[in-house]
Formats: sequence, C-alpha cells, structure tokens
Amino acid sequence: MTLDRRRARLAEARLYAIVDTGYVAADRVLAVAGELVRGGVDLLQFRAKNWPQAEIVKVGRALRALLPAFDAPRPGPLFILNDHPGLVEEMGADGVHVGQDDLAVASARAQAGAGVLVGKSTHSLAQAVAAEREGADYIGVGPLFATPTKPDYAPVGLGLIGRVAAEVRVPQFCIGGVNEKTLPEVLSAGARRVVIVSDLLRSGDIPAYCARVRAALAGTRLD
Ligand code: TZP
Ligand code: MG
Repeated sequence: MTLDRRRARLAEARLYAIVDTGYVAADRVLAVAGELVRGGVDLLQFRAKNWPQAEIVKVGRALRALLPAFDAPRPGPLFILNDHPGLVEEMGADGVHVGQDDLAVASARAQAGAGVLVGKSTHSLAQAVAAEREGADYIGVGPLFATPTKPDYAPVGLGLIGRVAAEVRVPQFCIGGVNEKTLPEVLSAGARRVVIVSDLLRSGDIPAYCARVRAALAGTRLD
C-alpha cells in the first residue's frame, strides 16, 4: 500500500477508535477489534502502554490478520500503532501515532518506512501548526474535556477546534472526552473527525454505537 493511497483513505476518515489495553483485557483485544470493524471505524489504533515489545508485535500481527484489507469488498480501517515506529513494518501497520514527548515525525517516518502514515498528538494551536510543518499526516487535537484516559492533561476546550481548523490543512481528529453525550457540542464547535476511546469501548453494543456516531458525523460536511 502506497503512502498516497493511505493518505487518500485518511482524507475521507471520520471516526477513529483506539483499542487501549487500559480498557481492554489482552484476551479481548481481537474480539473488540472485530466489533469495531463491524462498526465501520475508519482508523483503528492499537495502544498497549507498558506492554513488552514482543507482545505488542504478536498481538499486532494478529490484529493485522483480522482486519480486512483495503481492497476487500468491505475495506477495513487504517491500522495505526501507538508509539514504536520500529515495530510498524513487522506488524504490517498502516501508520504510527506519536505524542509530543515521543520521536519527531521525520524520525518516526524514517523508522517506520516510507509508505507509513505518521500521526501526532497536539494540545495547542502552536503544537498543531508545528506538527503539520513537521510533516504529520494527521493530528489529534485535545483533550477537549478532562478524561480518565489521559488524566495528566489539562483540557484544551472546544474553542481550539476552530482555531486549528483555520490554520491547519491535514486531517484533525478531536479527542478527549468525546462521547455520544458531548458529540453534538463537539460537532457544533466545528469538529469533523473524532476519536472516541473509553465510552465506545465500554458501550454494550460497539457496532451500534459506531453506527450512531458515524451517522452524526455524516451529517456534517468535510471541506
Ligand atoms: N489523547 C488525548 S485525550 C486521549 C488521548 C489518547 C484519550 C481520549 O480518551 P477518551 O476515553 O475518549 O476520553
Ligand atoms: Mg506516545
């Protein structure tokens, strides 16, 4: 898969889910990923903080095998690994996600390989602009609200969404405390793409939850 094809897919993406091992037990990772695929998420990130690398590779390869290919009749989500650009190739991931305290985008790309997407977390307008200049293929913007998934970060507030949209061209995924309850105000503030972690993972019916969120996102226009 070429970088151009991956970027084209990213340009259409609206709903980003994270299989976070802080919420999903190791023996549930594949089943939950399958539910997210059934829900039609556009990106699926595997986030296994504090796992040994060998374990991340093992489960990551199983995830890759489970996710439908891009050219399948119903294509699967882009598969993104959190951290560890050096493991991307052997897992066959489509991309890697780095934070402000991780590697620079260029270093992550050099380690992950030429065709791989690189996403970066940002928490301010300056960081968002800098991430695009650094060459990030997409950015995360947040946390919009206080969230137990990232407890050490101060919320950035909904006002940042519009300011980033005015300055940045790469896709922006709004994150942090996004859920079905907050989604209307997040969309009203200008968000067109979202990441939902805990509320989605805890929902009793992941495919149905995804369908409702996708319908709400589809009611807003991508520029
Ligand atoms: N980066 C900024 S907020 C966040 C990350 C990974 C966590 C979002 O999780 P939740 O549970 O959807 O608030
Ligand atoms: Mg990181």
